[in-house]
Amino acid sequence: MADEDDIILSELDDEELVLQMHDDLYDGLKEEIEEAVHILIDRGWTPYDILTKALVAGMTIVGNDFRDGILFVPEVLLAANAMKGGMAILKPLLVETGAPRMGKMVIGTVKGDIHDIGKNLVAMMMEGAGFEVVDIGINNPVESYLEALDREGADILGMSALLTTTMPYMKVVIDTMKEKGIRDDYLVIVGGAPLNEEFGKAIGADAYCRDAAVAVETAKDMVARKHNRMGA
Ligand code: B1M
Repeated sequence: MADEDDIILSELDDEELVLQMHDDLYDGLKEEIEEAVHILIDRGWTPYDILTKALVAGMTIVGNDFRDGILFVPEVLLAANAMKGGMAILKPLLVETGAPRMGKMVIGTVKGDIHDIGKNLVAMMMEGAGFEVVDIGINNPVESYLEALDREGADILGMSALLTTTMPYMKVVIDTMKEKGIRDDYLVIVGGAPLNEEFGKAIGADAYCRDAAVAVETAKDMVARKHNRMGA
């Protein structure tokens, strides 16, 4: 009987390999994920396609089973670790576009929230598009955001939240910026699975971004409009 150990990843065709990656991500098999990412790169896949079709799609399956009580935190942590292994290989490829510097963004996950995969993805894609990114990590109180914005002379603030209980904290950050009279010094973009357009508007963000690709497009657009306004 063939078992998992007998599968030779390089012998699978692209479709089989991507399905196998979904399984391996589910099982938290970091080394297998890393090997498969290398194989797809060698086969000419774009880093973006590997990210979205293999890694993010696999993580969605993990997310659904986590929601339904089939997987638990330890398994999901292993899956996240495997995903990060794959992302680490893709990062330099996404970043090496040599695009001109577009602006500087401080990005972090809000207080009470330790989810960082989506945030890391946004950071990587923004770097790939020519933005300078300062990632301040997870569980950020308002003070950390404000201190980093000031220290770094950033143009953009990016906040991520994955929990319905932590997303309201984004409003705390924006309200504090208003109180200090610095809100309009920055473009504020927000994202994360439980958010939506309406929420982004309600808390006073400049934009809600559905995914990392939208974040890049939105940031590019907003920076270009800001430059035009300043040039006018
Ligand atoms: Co968490 N978790 N988790 N978890 N976890 C969710 C978010 C959940 C939806 C699972 C579920 O029930 N289906 C659920 C939240 C329910 C809710 O609030 N409505 C949940 C829960 C309940 C919890 C705990 C409370 C579980 C517990 O302890 N009982 C706990 C909370 C811990 C805390 O933060 N205080 C917890 C813990 C964990 C782990 C530690 C095990 C692990 C995180 C590991 C890590 O990140 N290093 C984890 C994971 C992995 C998930 C799921 C399965 C996957 C999240 C993920 O990485 N997705 C998640 C289920 C799900 O989302 N389907 C879940 C892949 C990633 C690429 O997508 O982060 O959505 P995402 O990012 C997207 C977009 O949202 C967007 O772009 C990315 C794609 O391009 N985006 C932005 C994100 N940030 C952006 C910022 C932007 C723009 C776009 O601009 C700045």
